[in-house]
Amino acid sequence: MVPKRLESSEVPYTTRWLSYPDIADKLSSAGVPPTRTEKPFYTVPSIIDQSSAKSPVHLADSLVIVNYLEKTYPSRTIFPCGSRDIQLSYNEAIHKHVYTPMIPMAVPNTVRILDGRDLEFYRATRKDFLGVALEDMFPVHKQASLWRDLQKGLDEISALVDRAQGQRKCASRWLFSPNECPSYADFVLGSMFIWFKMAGPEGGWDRVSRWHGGRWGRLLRELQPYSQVR
Ligand SMILES: N[C@@H](CCC(=O)N[C@@H](CS)C(=O)NCC(=O)O)C(=O)O
Repeated sequence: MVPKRLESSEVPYTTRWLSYPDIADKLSSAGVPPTRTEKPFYTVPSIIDQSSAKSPVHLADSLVIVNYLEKTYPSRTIFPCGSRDIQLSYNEAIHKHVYTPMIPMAVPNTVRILDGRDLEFYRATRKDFLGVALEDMFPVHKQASLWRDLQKGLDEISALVDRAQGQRKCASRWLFSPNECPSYADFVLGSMFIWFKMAGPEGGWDRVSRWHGGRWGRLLRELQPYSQVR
């Protein structure tokens, strides 16, 4: 979501990708603050803004970064029509009803897309960080109930989208945006779906993308033009 907000700010930027085991060293030596109070302390995304007339700005945590970009580069906001508060309330609902049930499904399956040092670091750090071993998160006997939790969560979000769309004065193709550009909550939900598509259980995204009349699959297709990262 941060790259999307950067694109819309029209400020030149470059992206550096970090491997899991390098995140802490690289960010701490660059002067980026930690986002967690226990190990692993450092997270991406983070930004260093060197364009400010004063000293460079170092930030981590996606919402902190978005708030900074909104304030510093207010053109083409992702909180359109003064919708910041409502977008943040959608964000909370999305975290509660989508991110939370996705965690036990995607975290253990992430090992499928990692290799080498990343895989080694990931396996070594998750149990202490999450308090549950990877193999105990999505075992066969829990899968049906975890799928049901995710479906129920998306029932809630689908109802929320219906209400949001019902309150709009103008038609918009986006789930949460009242105008022609996607908004913060569209990007938050889209980012979660991209995570689930890449790191979720095999074939999982095919299933989710068709739920609720295919509106989740449509969201990712509509966000495609906004997904390039420089
Ligand atoms: N609250 C943070 C969470 C970011 C986060 O969890 N990032 C993950 C990658 S998507 C990370 O850097 N993980 C490093 C680790 O767990 O070792 C945000 O919104 O930016």
